[in-house]
Amino acid sequence: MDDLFDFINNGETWVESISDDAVVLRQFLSNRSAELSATIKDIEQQAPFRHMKTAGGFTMSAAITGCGDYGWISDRRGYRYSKVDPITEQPWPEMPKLLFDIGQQCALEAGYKDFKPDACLINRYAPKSKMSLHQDKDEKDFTAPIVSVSLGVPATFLFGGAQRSDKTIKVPVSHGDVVVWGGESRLFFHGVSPIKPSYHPFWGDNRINITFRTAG
Ligand code: MD6
Ligand code: FE
Repeated sequence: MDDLFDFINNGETWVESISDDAVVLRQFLSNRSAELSATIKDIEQQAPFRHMKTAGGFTMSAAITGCGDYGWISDRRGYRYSKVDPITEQPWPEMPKLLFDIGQQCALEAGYKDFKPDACLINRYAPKSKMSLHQDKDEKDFTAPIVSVSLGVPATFLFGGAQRSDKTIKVPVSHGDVVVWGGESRLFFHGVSPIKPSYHPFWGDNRINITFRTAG
């Protein structure tokens, strides 16, 4: 089924600019579901998806896991990166070469040379899950971009400016699209609107988002 879906895309990819130094690489990863799902299954066996708490006491609706030297965590003490998974009390799973290479290649396509992601967050959104407007500012190196891969059901990615109050644009992201932001837009506010119930032939009713960062 996934082969059929991906075949319709016929290998067509294109690049859209959405803001200062921010692009969407359309359909870049639409043919990679089988290998990516096997890789994610392997990671979640070592570091399960979990719903983290925020400092304000809310539970995040997206389920999160990760791999690489650093994992992003949130709890009553706030957001930060940790070398240890607080659930297993072990280091996060190593970042598979497949993921590292995908992160690096997507950055290169967007004009960022030598991107070396050391943190890979994997978010799973069930229908109605969302991600509130936020900045990714816990990383040490803001010269490195953020690479954000969308798989499964479509979503609306909200992309704003340097201030929370700046106007946001709605960027539809569908299976295989990759958003890359850096440079001028590296600290821009962004989020994800509640996922509308829909169905993807490979991923069912889930949206998966994989983000690559240089955290340490
Ligand atoms: C997305 N995710 O799911 C965007 N940022 O399309 C994020 O912006 C994000 O999922 C920081 C931490 C976790 C995330
Ligand atoms: Fe983010």
